[in-house]
Amino acid sequence: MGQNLTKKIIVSHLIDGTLTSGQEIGIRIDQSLTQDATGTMAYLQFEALGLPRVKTECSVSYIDHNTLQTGFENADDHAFLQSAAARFGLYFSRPGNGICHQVHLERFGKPGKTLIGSDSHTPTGGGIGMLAIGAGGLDVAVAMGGGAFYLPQPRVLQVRLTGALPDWVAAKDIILEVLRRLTVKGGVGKIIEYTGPGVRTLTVPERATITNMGAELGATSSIFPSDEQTLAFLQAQGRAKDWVALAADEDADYDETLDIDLSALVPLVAQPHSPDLVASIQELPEIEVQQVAIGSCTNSSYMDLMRVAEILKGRKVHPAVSLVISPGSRQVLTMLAVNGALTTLLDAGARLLETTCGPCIGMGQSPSSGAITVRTFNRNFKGRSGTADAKSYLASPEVAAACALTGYLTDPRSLGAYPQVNMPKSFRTDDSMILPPGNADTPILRGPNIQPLPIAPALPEEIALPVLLKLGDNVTTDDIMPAGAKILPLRSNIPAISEYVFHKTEPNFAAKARAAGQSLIVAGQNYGQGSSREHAALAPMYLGVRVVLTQSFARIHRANLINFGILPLTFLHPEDLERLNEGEQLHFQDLHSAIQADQPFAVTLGDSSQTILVQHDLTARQASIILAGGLLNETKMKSK
Ligand code: MIC
Ligand code: SF4
Repeated sequence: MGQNLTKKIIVSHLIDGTLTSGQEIGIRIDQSLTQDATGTMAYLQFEALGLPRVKTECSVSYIDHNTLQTGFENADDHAFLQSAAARFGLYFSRPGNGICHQVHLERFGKPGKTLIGSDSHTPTGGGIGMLAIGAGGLDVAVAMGGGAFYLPQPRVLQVRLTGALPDWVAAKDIILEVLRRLTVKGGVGKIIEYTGPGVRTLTVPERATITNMGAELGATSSIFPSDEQTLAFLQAQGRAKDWVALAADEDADYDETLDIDLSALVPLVAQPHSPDLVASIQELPEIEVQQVAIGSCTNSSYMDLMRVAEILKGRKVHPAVSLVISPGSRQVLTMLAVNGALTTLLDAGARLLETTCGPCIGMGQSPSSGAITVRTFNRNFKGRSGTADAKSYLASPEVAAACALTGYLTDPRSLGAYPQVNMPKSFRTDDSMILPPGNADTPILRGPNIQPLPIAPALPEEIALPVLLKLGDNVTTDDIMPAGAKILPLRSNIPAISEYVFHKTEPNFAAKARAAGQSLIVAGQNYGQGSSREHAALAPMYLGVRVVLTQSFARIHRANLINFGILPLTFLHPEDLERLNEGEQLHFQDLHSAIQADQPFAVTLGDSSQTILVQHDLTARQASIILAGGLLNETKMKSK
């Protein structure tokens, strides 16, 4: 049996463990990226690890999330990040240069390399044949310092593409179809590899839309081969020398296979409030739309926006619709400006935003009360837009443009001839807003928004914890630690941001947690899906949450809980969730030996003699981190 592409890259980067053991593996990381909303923590942690300079081949710090400067906080963070990048040896992509994943694909990504990023959509790099994985900031800090990145042994799921996309059907529809079939937890523990003759019909920006939104499947990563399309993209970026041909062996082995005939796909949308609530537009009623937002790391490439411009050419946006467009990068925006497409968009009535995440993370442009918003983004969780009762539909740029014109949910096939947009022979490549690494003695600028990192206490041998909150399935990290224009500026200040933990679910959570001192959260399946924000672990830890007990976890969040000393447990019998109620006490005894033993253990309910069985599934490495009270504590103990 031959090797699949995922295994080839893993084998060439394996520095701990083996691919046959079924155990956790550690891989060497070639490149890293951070963005500003997670980056401040990552560099504070890098600093706490005591390392002078990054050891990766290339590390980049991007500013793209917290760009509304309504107070000093975000600007302070930008100054901190710029000085930290210079000092620690990173490239710094200035505010206005674009969304991290888009810019990384354009200017830094290289087929066959490993990339780790403190953002869950880092797998965008899989569109160019990288093994690109999202992680918490602390894992990124360790990898920047030359340490291995640990991941559970992945299963490799092949998605075999045949045929070619019909007119008006887009790459977004491919990933929505995968989401429809697999759901938001269908990719957990898996790397998704795209194969088959349909692959060569897709350009790199189209592939990147698919690998980007693979994050919504809970997948560890998604990857395409590196072929003629990859070469054409890199050549057009003036980076042909970065190209290598890469593909799975002809007779490669996969753990699972999914077949998709591209020719049979139709325009799809993900309905509120989950990316897997997928329906074809045809089967939905004519729903009125108040806002259309085009952009985000999923769909803001030059090709995407050129297609939108072609659709809007000579037409006007419906008077009831606010159309907002945020191009993915300065490269995209300046190319639209030079070729006149920007004028076409503005003439049609589009509102132009900065080349940042913007409305995708609720950083401005929140829709009106109860509005329907159609977005080319990747997440439509309730409240994420900043308006609690708004409803977000996720769709392709084609669908979004059609809705902007008609004012209702529209099948774009009704618009007539499909505009052809070709990949440019050369992109505009002006890297002047990417600052090269500076001197190791650059002073780090720390405004009052940058507060020291809280450190978890070590786990005691015996502990009684009240159930502070009981939740259902698919709780997102947006639920745990909401974002938006008001809360995001507090990302560098854990005491301040912790006031907002579970704010939308239980507004008194922070006060209740403080009153309890130490506590526990229980939930259903896929707890912590979505964003990689380690604040969803760090802030609960600061509030005294010591254990999270669920039916299952999403990968990045579970790793973040461990890194910050919160014990992630699962029920041995998932139905035991029903036996627990808010306010109930759980007694943990002989915790240290239970953690070392790697076997299910009993926890006593209240003051009764009733018990439930729980398990931790921690590797020896993770057990040692938990016992130390988190990775920073453990690293410090080891270096003593
Ligand atoms: C997101 O899309 O939710 C974010 C904002 O990019 C997050 C990172 C963060 O919370 O800062 C992500 O996807 O990891
Ligand atoms: Fe930014 Fe949205 Fe992409 Fe997250 S998903 S990186 S907020 S554009």
